[in-house]
Amino acid sequence: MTHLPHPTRRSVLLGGLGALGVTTLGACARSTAADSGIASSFPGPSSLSPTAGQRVVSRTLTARRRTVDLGGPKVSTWTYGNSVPGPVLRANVGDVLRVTLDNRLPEDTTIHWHGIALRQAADGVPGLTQNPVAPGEKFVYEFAVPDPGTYFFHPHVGVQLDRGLYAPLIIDDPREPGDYDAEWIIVLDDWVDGTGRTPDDVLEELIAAGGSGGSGGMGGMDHGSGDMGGMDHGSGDMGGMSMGASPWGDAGDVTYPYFLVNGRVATAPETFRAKAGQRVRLRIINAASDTIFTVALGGHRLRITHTDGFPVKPAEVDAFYIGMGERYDAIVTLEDGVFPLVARPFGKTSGGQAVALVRTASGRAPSAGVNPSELSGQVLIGSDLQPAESARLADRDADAQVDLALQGSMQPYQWGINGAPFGQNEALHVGEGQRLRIKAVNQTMMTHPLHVHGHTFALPSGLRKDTLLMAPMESFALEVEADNPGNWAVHCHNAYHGEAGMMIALNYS
Ligand SMILES: [Cu+2]
Repeated sequence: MTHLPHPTRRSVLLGGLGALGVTTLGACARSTAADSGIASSFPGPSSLSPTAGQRVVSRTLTARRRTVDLGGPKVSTWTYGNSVPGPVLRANVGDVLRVTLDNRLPEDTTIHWHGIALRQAADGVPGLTQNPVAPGEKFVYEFAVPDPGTYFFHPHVGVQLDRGLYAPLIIDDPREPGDYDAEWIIVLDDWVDGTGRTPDDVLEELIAAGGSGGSGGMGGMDHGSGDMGGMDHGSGDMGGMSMGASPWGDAGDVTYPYFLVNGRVATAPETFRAKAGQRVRLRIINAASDTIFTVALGGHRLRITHTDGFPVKPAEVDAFYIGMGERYDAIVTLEDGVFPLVARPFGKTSGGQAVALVRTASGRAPSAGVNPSELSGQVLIGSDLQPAESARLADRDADAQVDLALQGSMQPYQWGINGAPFGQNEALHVGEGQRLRIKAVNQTMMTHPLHVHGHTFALPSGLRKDTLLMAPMESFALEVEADNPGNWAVHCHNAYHGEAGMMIALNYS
């Protein structure tokens, strides 16, 4: 049995379907490219006509190669503009964003506006919403932003997310009181690009390490056996498969040399300054590709106020988990001194941790390896949050239902949804105006952050999320108001899993 040869989304989109290893899919359902939702061409970008009084925020983002200083290590990578993260993009709710992507990379790219319920023509998924933007070409993303909150943007091509191509997108609500003295944006990342390996190399390594063994099915229960050479498997943090204190089991597979806050390694951290007693809003974004973090601010408890843009009933915690693609906002009242903000990679034993400093007084800075006690205190699992009343979907019964099974394994390195990788699996369908229930189940032995484009779904508690950590064998019924017609991606936000095929289309019919 042969393993999937480089099951890249790009090869799917470029018409390489015939090259995909359908022989490895066993008895799983197969479908044609048309069924999977992939199209081969799209009209060019259409312009939006702003309504009277609607503000237009115009920017140009140049995607380019750049050498970036991470605070010691200098890496050749791909960036938006000159820095990692790229420039913060900020607008008010209701504004129109008009962003010109100028692609000066050597490869096709796109921009996906993660978490925004935008019109689908601007969603940035090649094959579902647009043609890829070729090197030397430009593409104009024009869309209104309907919901305030903390978002970010990144490419939706290959594993480009694991380069330096990401930046915060903050949507302000002018009517929100903003009961805080300062606001800090904290972007977390796992970093490998330019350290002797690129993300494309990493994907090749993962596929090679997966070998050609295994059952070849998409059942995904054959994970975890064999020699995983050089890969982290969470053994540091997990006690077997026990839930509770270590809920995520196998959370990531890539060994990273660095973990970053705002593009800085822990030995040269960014320092946030304020006065003791001030209230600060933290906007924390996990832009990593393969790393769940546990986040804490030494000497403080955090009051979690939002996740994935939407308000929650405030929850006081010592620390919280944040999966790839998730965002959390927290309010903290600052103590007097120098404090480490630590994002510790879950289940990874090398590469250290991501650190920033919060300084309200002079004093010695903690070391890069600082271990605030809050990390081992009460650690919030985001899906346990309760929604703010204003964030609830209208009370209504679901009138359509689909099953969504996350499947696959490390050996062989195959990931898919509903029996096959993207390109071979059958798109989910919903009618405009329906309340859709997605019965999502993780049938693998890894944790996956499930991300739905163009919508913010509700958990059974009513909590609104667009990215949900699903532990091994965990299931959730997610409800979606089907009010944003188009063809949308639903996928794992582990960049390597998504690229290997853990994605499915959700199409309005
Ligand atoms: Cu995954």
